[in-house]
Amino acid sequence: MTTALEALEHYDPEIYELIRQEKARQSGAIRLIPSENYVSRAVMAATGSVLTNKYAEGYPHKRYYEGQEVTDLIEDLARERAKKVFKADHANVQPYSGSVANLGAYLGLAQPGDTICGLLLTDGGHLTHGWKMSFTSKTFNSIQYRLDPKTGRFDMDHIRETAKEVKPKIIISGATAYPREIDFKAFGEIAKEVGAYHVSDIAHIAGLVVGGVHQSPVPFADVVSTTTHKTLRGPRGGLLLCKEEHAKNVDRAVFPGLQGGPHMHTITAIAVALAEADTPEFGNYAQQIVKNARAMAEKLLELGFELVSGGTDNHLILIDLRNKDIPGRKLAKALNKARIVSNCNTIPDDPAPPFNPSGLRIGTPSITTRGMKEEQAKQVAEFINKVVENVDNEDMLEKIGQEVLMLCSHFPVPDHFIVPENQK
Ligand code: DSN
Repeated sequence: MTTALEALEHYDPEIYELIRQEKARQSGAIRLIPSENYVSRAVMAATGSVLTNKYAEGYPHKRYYEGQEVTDLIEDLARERAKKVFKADHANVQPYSGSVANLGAYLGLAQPGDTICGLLLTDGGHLTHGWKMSFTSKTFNSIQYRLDPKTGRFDMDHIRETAKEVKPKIIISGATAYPREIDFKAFGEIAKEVGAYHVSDIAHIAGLVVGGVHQSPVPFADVVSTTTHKTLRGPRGGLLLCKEEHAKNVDRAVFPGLQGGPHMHTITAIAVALAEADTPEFGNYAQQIVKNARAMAEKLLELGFELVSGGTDNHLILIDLRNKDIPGRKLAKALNKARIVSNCNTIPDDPAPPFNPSGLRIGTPSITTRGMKEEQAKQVAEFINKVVENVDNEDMLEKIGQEVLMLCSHFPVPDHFIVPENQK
């Protein structure tokens, strides 16, 4: 019997070859984009399964089409696993992505035109936290709060003052480029003080929350939103968790409010990823992500780099490159030539424009999945420093790339396949 990939090679050699090239790129590079990861073979198999063939509008046991004997069981399992690992009352596993999940959260709690209050994109928030170009600011009245530019951290007094002044219907906690632990309890208290709902977007740190190395927002938020493919290490998708009192409205906001048929192959793979996350091995993985980020941050500081907030508590480091006099985009491109993949990023109160910002965002979820530890994290910091010192020297970048390739060869992308004890 031919495998799925062999069939693809036969029927579409052009796409097969491009997939082969992307696989080689992913294994022959140190991937530091903090929102990326490598999924297990089990998650990959579920994503590429026959569940892609099925329409399932509605929710389990209340569907619009027939033939849901299996899909209902799968979605029930995914929801139960999500509720278990996040200790939540209710889970909705249908959002196609984090953006749709966020909009589902807002529309489940508020009406178009209501005021929402989230972190400014250029200070580390997400587009869908109310950025001026996003549908979230076109649908809602968006007032954005800032980080403290001196500390690079949330300033809870400023957030409280802003909330008291604008009286939002929803306060959003969460970020995409924030290297410190977020005090969700404090956000919950401010929301209560001003009579707002609290929506927490944990897309970046969901795996750290499940692994017990970051405070969970579940007890302090009305709705928690996440993607499933970052530190949580599942397929690309979205997930909403909420208190029972909001379950009906959140479900209605997702379907039929925003979406049609759920992507059942993704939901199947989310169920697999959640079973993997519900293991002691995953807790160790989450701990190691943070240890690796700390080790990398310490080495970078030693090498004279300036880090926003002075370090990290989570999976992510934001380098302020102004003392190195290299624009973020230029460095990200030079690093890519040396097989180190990152992204340029704004820093809080960045004087430079978002398309060519002053920062570089890096993170450790992917290298940790490859089995790298603190020693390799420090080595990666040294590679970054070498690239900075040779940013215009193509021969040196090529040479550093060969050293990176050597390190990668010692840490092959694993076909990790975690089977929970109770399912062996
Ligand atoms: N694009 C994601 C990130 O890289 O953080 C956020 O959606």
